[in-house]
Amino acid sequence: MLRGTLTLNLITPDENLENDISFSNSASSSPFENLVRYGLTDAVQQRIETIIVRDHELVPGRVARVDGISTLVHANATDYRASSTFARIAHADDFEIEPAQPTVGDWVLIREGEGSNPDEIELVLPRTSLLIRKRAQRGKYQGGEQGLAANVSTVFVIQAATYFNVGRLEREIALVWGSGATPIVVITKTDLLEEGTPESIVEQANASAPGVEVFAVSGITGDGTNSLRSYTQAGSTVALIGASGVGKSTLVNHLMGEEVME
Ligand SMILES: Nc1nc2c(ncn2[C@@H]2O[C@H](COP(=O)(O)OP(=O)(O)OP(=O)(O)O)[C@@H](O)[C@H]2O)c(=O)[nH]1
Ligand SMILES: [Mg+2]
Repeated sequence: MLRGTLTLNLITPDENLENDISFSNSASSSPFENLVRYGLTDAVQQRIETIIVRDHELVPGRVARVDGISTLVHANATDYRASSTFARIAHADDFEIEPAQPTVGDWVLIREGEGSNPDEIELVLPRTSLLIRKRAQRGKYQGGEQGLAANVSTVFVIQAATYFNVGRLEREIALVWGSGATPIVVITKTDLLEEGTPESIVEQANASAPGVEVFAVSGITGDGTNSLRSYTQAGSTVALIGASGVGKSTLVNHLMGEEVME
């Protein structure tokens, strides 16, 4: 944990679609203090309270990483490396059992293992959004889907001003709309533009992404980045997607105001 902020870097194997997730920070103090830090919303807190009032042993937390069968969960007091063999969605109706594969951003309830038994993710809260990627092999769609990030409110779809790729932009925006999150287009590296202007690229982006807000920024000089801060308030979870090298990590570091990512 790095001074109240958390960023995650999820690397997906093909197409170099990389996702940086950041949970925003807040200074509030409560039994949920550290969960607020991970993007807790009132709605999630209420849902957790109705569950733990009936079962005090369950520990709430948010999934930060999934490594095979081991899931890293940030809870209020500590981190867990939990297994998720029996995880199911926490439907309001207890009798409905739907198996769930926890993914980054999920709110979960853990039951600590006794003796040599592992800590287990027992429940996964219903998701407000789920970013997925289609499983592809050698560029061919295989019919499967993999969760990338859950409960993301806004996704920054990043393109570099110096290498604007309309096709990719359109695909990624469609992916975000399909997830239930709201896409925002962010054009980075405006300081490197030698020909043309940031405005002309914003115009192109507007034309291919009607109804989506477009911002032009530089992660190095900080130009334009203040207009992104309204999306990174307490209780919001932001993910960044875009090709390798477009400046996702640089932008996150700038917005967080400290080196939280490599
Ligand atoms: N001049 C300039 N350089 C930038 C800007 N944003 C990123 N860079 C540079 O571009 C390179 C790649 O930036 P990263 O932030 O690592 O890109 P990324 O999207 O995180 O890349 P991956 O992690 O490989 O997906 C680095 O050398 C950055 O310093 C920018 O706004 N202006
Ligand atoms: Mg990066």
